[in-house]
Amino acid sequence: MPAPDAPASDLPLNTRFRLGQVITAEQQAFFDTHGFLVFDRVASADEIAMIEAEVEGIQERWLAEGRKKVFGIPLFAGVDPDGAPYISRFAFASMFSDRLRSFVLGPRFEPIRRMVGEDARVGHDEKDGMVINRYVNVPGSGYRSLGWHTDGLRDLAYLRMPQAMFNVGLHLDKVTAQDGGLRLIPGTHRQGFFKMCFAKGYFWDHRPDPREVAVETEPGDLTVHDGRLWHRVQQSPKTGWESLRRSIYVPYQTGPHEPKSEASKTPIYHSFGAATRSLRRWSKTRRRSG
Ligand SMILES: O=C(O)CCC(=O)C(=O)O
Ligand SMILES: [Fe+2]
Repeated sequence: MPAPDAPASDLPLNTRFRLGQVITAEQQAFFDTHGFLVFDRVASADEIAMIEAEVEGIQERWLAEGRKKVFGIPLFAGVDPDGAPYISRFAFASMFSDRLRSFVLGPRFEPIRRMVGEDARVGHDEKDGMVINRYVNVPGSGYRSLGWHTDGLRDLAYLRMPQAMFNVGLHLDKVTAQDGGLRLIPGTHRQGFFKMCFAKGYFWDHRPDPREVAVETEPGDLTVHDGRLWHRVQQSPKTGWESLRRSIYVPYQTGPHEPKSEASKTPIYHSFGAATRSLRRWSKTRRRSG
């Protein structure tokens, strides 16, 4: 939490920061004011290639197993632009790849971990674990866009104010505002409980907001956003492989270790997300045919 007398940042909202050995006072002030940070190309082209290969390997195994869920979390699956089976949302990926696991535990991410808390850890087997999103705009896609939400829904579902939680995302593709991608509303991490519950229709509402900022990324960029910030993913206007956007999110946790396993049940917020997605598809089909 920012100190009450913390200086507000007056840097432009599209500032791209450099990740060094510590989070600077300037970076911390920007994060406290706006609820997010973008770090310029934290992963190299070789590392991105390694990540791609690991993701392909996990997909191959999961498709062969006919897997529908990981530790209770449903996979989003559909087809790729060539019509082949394609997993669009992986959960707990670092539990299935030693290389992904050691990559995120590397020293360059230490300042991010310490920003969350001195005792923070990567939640490899907590929440949804390491999530890999691959949005693609083709008929039969498993994932094209994501409606407005905060990442604190799990806590809201238990009627408690969400614990401070940061979502740390690695972005694998070049995405400009015109390509769609991540949109967020700066400063909404400071809203109260009521606004966090009701300011927008969770996952249902995809409408642009006049206050929103488009996060543009280069391959290898790292973003950090406060879990209480309103954000969404805008669908790409392109189609086929040109529309591909990949983001990898790592939860950093504090507090008691709450591990999940193959025996874990599907959490209520995932059933809620699945229900709003089906309802949206259904209402779109009705509008088209009506
Ligand atoms: O793909 C992204 O950048 C955002 C994804 C997201 O907000 C989420 O999975 O909660
Ligand atoms: Fe999110």
